[in-house]
Amino acid sequence: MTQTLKQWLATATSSPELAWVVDTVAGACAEIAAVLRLAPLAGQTGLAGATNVQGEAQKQLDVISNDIFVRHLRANAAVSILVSEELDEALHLNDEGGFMVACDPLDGSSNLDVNVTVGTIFSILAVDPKAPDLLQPGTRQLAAGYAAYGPATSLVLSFGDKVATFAIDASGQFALVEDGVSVPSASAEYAINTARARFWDQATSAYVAENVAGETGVAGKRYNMRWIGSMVADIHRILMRGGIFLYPLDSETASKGGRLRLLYEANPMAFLIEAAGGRATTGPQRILEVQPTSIHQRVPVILGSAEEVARVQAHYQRL
Ligand code: FBP
Repeated sequence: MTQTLKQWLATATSSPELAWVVDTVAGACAEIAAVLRLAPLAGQTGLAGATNVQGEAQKQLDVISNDIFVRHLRANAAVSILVSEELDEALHLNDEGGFMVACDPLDGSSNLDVNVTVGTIFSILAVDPKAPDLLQPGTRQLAAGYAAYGPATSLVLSFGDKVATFAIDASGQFALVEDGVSVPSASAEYAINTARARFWDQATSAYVAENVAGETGVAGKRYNMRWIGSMVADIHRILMRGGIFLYPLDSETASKGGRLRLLYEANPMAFLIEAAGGRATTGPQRILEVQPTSIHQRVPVILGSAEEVARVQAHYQRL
């Protein structure tokens, strides 16, 4: 018999409060999935007319998804703080709650008008509600995951020991698909925005050049390149069948620290990938050990199959 998310949560963590927070996040994702399905007919795929703290134009669905998250989490007394890509400041929700949620409510939203998979990314940490520490390294995450809104709505979840995947069933509830997903250690697929090649550092250029050389170069095998431009969709593919995702530090993003955000993009994805047996690095440093200095901090992100990430790390060590 298929296990529901609630049934799975009852055994996957010894903390009923943490299970409650995860279940609340999943409820928000299920509602976002339902809104996305009808968005083209509801005329909701366009711009909202505002910019977020990152200076990016918000889509209507960015704002709607963020509002859904706020409403669901506010109704959960265990959550005291929400950090969201769409909110300039951390939002205080409940006085006594011992948990903080960091999220990108709708990642990859530039893909919405072309009906390509987008997602929600989330990270859950413990906080003292009276003096919340918002800047904890990723090693302190208690749980993390994402929802991928594609042909099926998938929820991918980890408490750090293993990774489980769920899909929305006919009744709108998440049901277990696979418990114990592992990312293959070797792969011949890489994901990077090659239009940025002129900005890359030496390590990235050398790694990609080896892949392009395929069986005629030191990698000794032919590679394929895949770049969806929606992090959740790229990472979901890598988790399921292996590969590597790179958004490295380059000369254009260097002044900002990178492109992707540490608290609600890099950390949760690194937590999942490591729990599935892969690796996640900035190049020189394990992502999960980066000490955050601000809630919207950006970092370089290189993660996926252990052998591929190790090859990139070796290039960084040679610099
Ligand atoms: P948003 O959170 O602003 O959507 O940006 C994140 C993202 O869309 C990732 O999902 C994706 O991997 C990356 O940006 C694509 O960046 P680029 O457009 O530079 O290829």
